[in-house]
Amino acid sequence: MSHTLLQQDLNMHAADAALVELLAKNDSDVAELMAQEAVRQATTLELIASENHVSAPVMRAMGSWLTNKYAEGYPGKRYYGGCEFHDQIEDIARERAKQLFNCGYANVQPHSGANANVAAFMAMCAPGDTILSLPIKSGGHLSHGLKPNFSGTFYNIVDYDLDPESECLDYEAIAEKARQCQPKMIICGYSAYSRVIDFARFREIADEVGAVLMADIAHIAGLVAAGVHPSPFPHAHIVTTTTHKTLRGPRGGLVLCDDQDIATKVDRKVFPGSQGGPLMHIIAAKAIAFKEALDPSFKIYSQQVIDNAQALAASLVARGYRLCSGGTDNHLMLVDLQPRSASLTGADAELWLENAGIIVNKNGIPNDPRPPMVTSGLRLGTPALTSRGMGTKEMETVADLLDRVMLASGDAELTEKVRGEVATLCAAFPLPH
Ligand code: DSN
Repeated sequence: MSHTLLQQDLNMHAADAALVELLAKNDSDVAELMAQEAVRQATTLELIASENHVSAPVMRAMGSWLTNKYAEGYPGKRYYGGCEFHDQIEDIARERAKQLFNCGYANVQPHSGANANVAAFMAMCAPGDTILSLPIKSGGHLSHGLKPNFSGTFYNIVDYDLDPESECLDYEAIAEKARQCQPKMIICGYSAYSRVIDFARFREIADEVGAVLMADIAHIAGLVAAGVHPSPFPHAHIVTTTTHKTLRGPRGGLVLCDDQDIATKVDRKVFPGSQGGPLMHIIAAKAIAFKEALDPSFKIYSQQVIDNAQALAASLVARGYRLCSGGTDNHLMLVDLQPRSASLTGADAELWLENAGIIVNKNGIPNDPRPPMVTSGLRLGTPALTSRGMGTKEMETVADLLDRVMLASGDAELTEKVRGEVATLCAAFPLPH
């Protein structure tokens, strides 16, 4: 695939096209697959709630010469020479993260959100301690206590659950569970929960039982940074996040807090506790993304993410789908497919939609009668489509496309027709760079 084709037809950044061209000369196998992935991203509708499209500066920093350096330790206290500029970059990233989330401390080294959670668990708990969290089947995250994960292996996990009627957090029930199990730590923050989290109420519960409150804001970090979702500060003792979802930065993690003692523990548990050398190219990209998120335009983007989610949600409800919890306050929604078609599964919908150029993930709904690899639901999110410049008008079109594909049960003619409509829509909203 030629780089001019990628640039002209896909609006690909010249540097990305040049990379493919360079690679094509010495590794055509990988170059061809990377080019195909560029085409896939440019010509499909990305509705996975945890994905986004980064800016060209963030993209470039990730693929830069900063990857060549070992910088174990922290600014001013490294185990390697030659870290002068890396110290300054990491300091900038830390300062911008603090400013963005209005807190006193940031560790920007975690390689991922799961790694940030390893450090947070190690900083706040000892192996065997009781941790109260929402299980993955109800919208939590695997690193919050799933048995095969480190969290479920080394800690005593007690579950709380959503209210079965409202499918929302039931703070009274969580408080009662906390009184019964006397946890060392309570976790709030989720992967598939579409409602506002009352961090102040969680802190009251934690205080009543003498527990630490941990907020994992991986999904909503961008909304929090933009001020369109309440902040976990000053309520949570420790906050973890990824940097690549609504925050629209490089793939990575972050730990935040206000308390100096906790900060000292977190630094030790990230390095040397659970990681070696930091990924300095990613830390530079984080710094760049944080600056973008501090710009007033990011608030406009984040509000549009929510407006788009609400528009998509309303359009789906109008077509007979049910939204878990009845709607959305953030960037995502959990769609119960059963009211539209009793035989429709999340797995079938995911496959048929992908064939039509619409990328989603199947997701269990609360008390889903079907197994996790089948499910009765889809999780849909609007951060990536909003980054392409789509608005509420396009969400009505997207709902129509989704519905037609799902009702046609994979019909080849309909799939081909929708694929064409998706391509036209994508061409009108090229990927940002
Ligand atoms: N796997 C991510 C998600 O899709 O929500 C969470 O880490």
